This record gives sequence, structure tokens and C-alpha cells, in this order.
Amino acid sequence: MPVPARLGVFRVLCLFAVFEAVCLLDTGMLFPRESSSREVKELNGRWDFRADKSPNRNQGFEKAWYKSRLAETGPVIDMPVPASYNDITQDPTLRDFIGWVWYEREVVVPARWIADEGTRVVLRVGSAHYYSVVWVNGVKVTEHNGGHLPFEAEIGSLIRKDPTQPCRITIAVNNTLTLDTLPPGNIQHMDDHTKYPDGFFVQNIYFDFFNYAGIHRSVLLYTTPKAYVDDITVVTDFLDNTGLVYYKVSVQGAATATLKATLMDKNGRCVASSSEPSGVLKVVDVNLWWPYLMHENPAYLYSMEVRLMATDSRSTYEDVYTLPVGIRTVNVTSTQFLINNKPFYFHGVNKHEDSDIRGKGFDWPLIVKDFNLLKWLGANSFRTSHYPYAEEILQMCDRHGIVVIDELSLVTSGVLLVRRDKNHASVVMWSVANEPAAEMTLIKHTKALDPSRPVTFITDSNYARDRGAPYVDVICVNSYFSWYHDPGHLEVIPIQLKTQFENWYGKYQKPIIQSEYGADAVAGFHSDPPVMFSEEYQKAVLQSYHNVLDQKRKQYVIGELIWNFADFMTVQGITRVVGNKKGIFTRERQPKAAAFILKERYWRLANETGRLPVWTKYPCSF
Ligand code: GCB
Repeated sequence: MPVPARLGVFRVLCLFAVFEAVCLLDTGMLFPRESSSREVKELNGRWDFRADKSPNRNQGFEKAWYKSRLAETGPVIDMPVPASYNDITQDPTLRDFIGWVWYEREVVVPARWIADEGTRVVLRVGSAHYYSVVWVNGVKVTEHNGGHLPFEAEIGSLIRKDPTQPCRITIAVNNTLTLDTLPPGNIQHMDDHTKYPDGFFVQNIYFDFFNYAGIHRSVLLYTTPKAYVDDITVVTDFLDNTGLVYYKVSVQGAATATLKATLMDKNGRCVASSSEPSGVLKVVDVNLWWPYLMHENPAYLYSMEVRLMATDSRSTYEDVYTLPVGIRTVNVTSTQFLINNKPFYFHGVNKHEDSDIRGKGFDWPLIVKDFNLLKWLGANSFRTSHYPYAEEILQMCDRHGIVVIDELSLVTSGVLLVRRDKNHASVVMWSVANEPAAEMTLIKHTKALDPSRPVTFITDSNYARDRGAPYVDVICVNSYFSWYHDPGHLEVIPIQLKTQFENWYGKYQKPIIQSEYGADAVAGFHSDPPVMFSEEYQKAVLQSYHNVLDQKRKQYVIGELIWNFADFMTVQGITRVVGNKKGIFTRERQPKAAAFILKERYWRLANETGRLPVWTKYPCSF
């Protein structure tokens, strides 16, 4: 049997087991969507804000700022949500602030939400960095540890207590990083009064991006009926021309319920349906989900509508939730990454959630611009270095066929990340960590949570650091030859890169992705012959890497992701020139010379390996 077919049979046998593992995850984290039974109210915009600048940063708790309007306990300033607060004002102490900041706003809750006891009202924060406590009308409703992932609390009973009161939401957020947080950091107090002012301390961090803080993603109120669809898990496969959508629906708020799952094609035509809470939907003449530039009709999404009916002594509830579903398979051999049994070569980027003014704040214009740039570049993939990105970004990847290596940061958020992102067709692999110290547990844990996807971790060029390699499916390697090693010596790249690949493959016989490489270039700095930090040097590094990648991709190298898509902010230091400048685009998303080198390469790779849609034959038309 050819390898893909053999793998196919194995997959079908394993799918139900996979499925059980994915479904074991507690309660659901379905993205809030409007439907005939659900409403969503965005609370984005202007909030009141105050940083607690008291010496112990604890005055807000000591004086219970959550008990009354924030403006009554001290001065407040305007703060946009979502956004990092750091770059919003001209105040350097707020940019570099460490400790608790307080956000507050009042919300008008629709009267019908309050009147109808059969409606659940949920408050959801898309993400806040790093530790958050949330109160509604002075009553604590939840707290959450860690940025980059959503958290929520049901607040219906609370706002029903006194419907005449406005709904006042207070969120305190603390960005202090310690050795127990992820990413980690530590606070260092400097007590030498001959050198430092009173109370002086610094937040040390062990990662290369600015410690942006605040409410970074949307804050929402949404409703569901009391009996509701809590979670949906889909795992997809296909046999010949028939698509298979294995699904499981979990319900909360009702002991028994009737369900109907209907799969619709792009035109809203029903292609399969079932009345069971779990099972398989079979799609005849399936349109598979293909990556951008791999197929003339990429990113085909079906819609799976789940309709629930439940009755209790008081009422009948109907809930409707619609999930986009892409049908595709992912497999790994010792030399290839297969999507729908066809070899896939990652030609893409690493990104950050980062831009000027907003910091890590979610911003639609930026997201759409970035997707246009990815397509212009001919990129078919990216890695969510070094934390989970906003769900809306993954939805864009599903819609546009951009393949994602989804990176998590620790075991608990690993559970949450798999729970949150398991249904995205674009997510083809989990990355458990970047250059980590203790990866084995993370790898095993993630594999157990979701055996339907390969797992990787990001290592560096030192193949002796191989604690995780035996357990991963794909080896991802970061290396910066002629930059951090042998700076200025472009001539070392061919030999060192070749050695790197041969060492890793020789030892493990697993496919390899060059998951980071690159060089800083300050846009507008020129030098011929090239010197470090000039645009010419960045170009030269890329070209040298590409020569070796072109040899090795014929063997076992299955991808290359440039570090980085765009320049991004970091802590101040002697190796950073107003941030990390390894972007091929500036922070304002203008191309450096290297972007044109990469664009030419990626379109050439796409022409060699994929089947381009007619409209992409002319990349200049973007
Ligand atoms: C790396 C890190 C990334 C850094 C990059 C660099 O290996 O994964 O976070 O920004 O190198 O430019 O040093």
C-alpha cells in the first residue's frame, strides 16, 4: 500500500480514540457567535483607567476600588480596549509600569436579557495580560492567570439582583512576571541608595518582546439559552471522494436534549445531517480544505449548524450554534508533511501580535493588512510565536488557507489552547514551546490531548540539546548563523546550516522545519559590501540560507519560516535598536529589500509545489 493509503487506514482506526481524547477536556470554549438564539454585545472602546502607583501597588485592593466608580476613588484617564496601555500616553512611567492597573466601564444591558430568566448572560475577556480579577457591581466574578487566552464568567443572576442598577464592570490587571509565570521574569529590587532612588526595582524578562500589558482582546457580553451547546469537537478525514466529519456535541443546562447537526456547503445547501450528539457526517463529492497556493480552490469551509431543543418544568429552550468546518487530513512521514496526502512545504513567517500605539491590542485593520501582506508575499503558513494568537486571526487563516503552527506556553494553557483551537482546519501542528528547558511532559501531554495533530517543539542549532526530539513528530530548528554566531561572516552559513540539518536528521530521521532564521536590518541603512544591520546584509543572509534550503528540501526539510514578518518592540538594550529589526517588513508594514527576495522565492516555491488559482498567477494584483 502506498504510504498515504496506509496512513489513511490507520487514521480511520484511530479517529474515535482521538476524538475521545479531545473531548475529555472539561467544558467548552466555543467562540461567541451570534445566532437566532444568541446575542453578542461588544464592550470595546473607551474605558476609565488608573494605574496603582502606590509604593506596594496594592492600594486598589486595600481601598477596594471595585466597590464604587473608579472616578470616585481617584483620578482616571481614558484607555482604549482592546489595546496595551503602555504606548497610549506620553508618560514613561506608564509605558514601563509594573503592577496593578484598573479598568472600568458601565454597560447598558438589554432589558430582555434581564427579564428572561432562561437567558444566560456571559462576560468574556478575550485576553488580558497577565493576571486579572473581574468584578461586576463590586462583586468578584472571576480571576484568571496568564495572557493570550480567553476567560469568562456568567453574570446573569448578579445583574438580575437589581435591574435598576447599571452594570459596572471593573477589571484589575497585573503584568508582574515571576519565575512561576509564562513567560517568566523576576523582579529585582535595587536598595543601594548611592545608585538608585527609593523603591527602585526592575522587571527582568527572559524573552525578546516587550512586556505589553492591559486588556488585549475584545471584552464581550453574550447570551445563550439556559440549556445550550457547550462544546463541539470535530475531527475530519476522507476516503476517496467522501469527506468524514467525526463530531461530538456537549450540552449544558439540560439533562436531556434533542440535537440536530446539519452540515452545509458554501451555498447553504445541506450535504449531511444527523440527530445524534456524536457520530460521523459523510459528505459525498467532498470539497477538501486546501492551503493557499496548494490548490485552485483553497480554504473551502463547510458550516456545521448544531440545533438543540430542551425542555424543563418552566420552559422550552432552543439553541443554535454554527461552526465553520474545513475537511482535511494531516500526516507526517520521516521526510514529508502531508496535507490531504500531498506533500506540503511550509514557506512562511513567524509573527508577533505587535504594532505601534496598540502594542499587543487586537486591531482589525492591522490583521487584514497582515493577511494581504502574507498573500502578496506568497506565504502559505505562519507560526504563532511565542503565545496563542487571537481566535479571529485563526478564523482568518481558516478562511484564507494560511496554515498555522500553533504555539502554546505551558501545560495548563496547553489544555486551554487545545480546547480553544482544536476545530481550526488551519491549525496543522501544535508547538509546545520555544527553546524550552523541560519539554518532554509538554509534548506527551499535548499528544494525549490531541492525537489528531502532530506535535513539535522549537529547538536551536545545538543538536545536543535534544531532550524533546525523540518525542516530537517534526523537528523545528532556530539558527542565526553569521548573526549571533560568527557575526559578520556570511561565508559560514553554507557549511554551518548544512551541518545543522545533517546532524538533526542523522540522529532522528524526522522531517525538519527551519523555524527561525534571519538578521536585523534597520530600514534605510545601506551598505555594499554588506555589513550587519544594513538591508543588504539581511538580504545576503536570506539568500545564503535559501541555497542550502533548496538542497535539503529535496530530502527532508519540509519548511522555512523567516524571523520575522515585521519589526517588533522589545525591552531596551544594547543589542536592540528601538526593538527587534529582523522584520522583512517594518513595524509600519512597509517592505524592506528582503521582502522582495522572499516574495520572489515564495512564489517560485508555490509554482513548483502547488496548483495556483488563476487569480494568483499575477501576484502584483494584490
Ligand atoms: C529567537 C527567539 C525570538 C527572538 C529571536 C532573535 O531564537 O525565538 O524570540 O526574537 O531569536 O531575534 O533573537
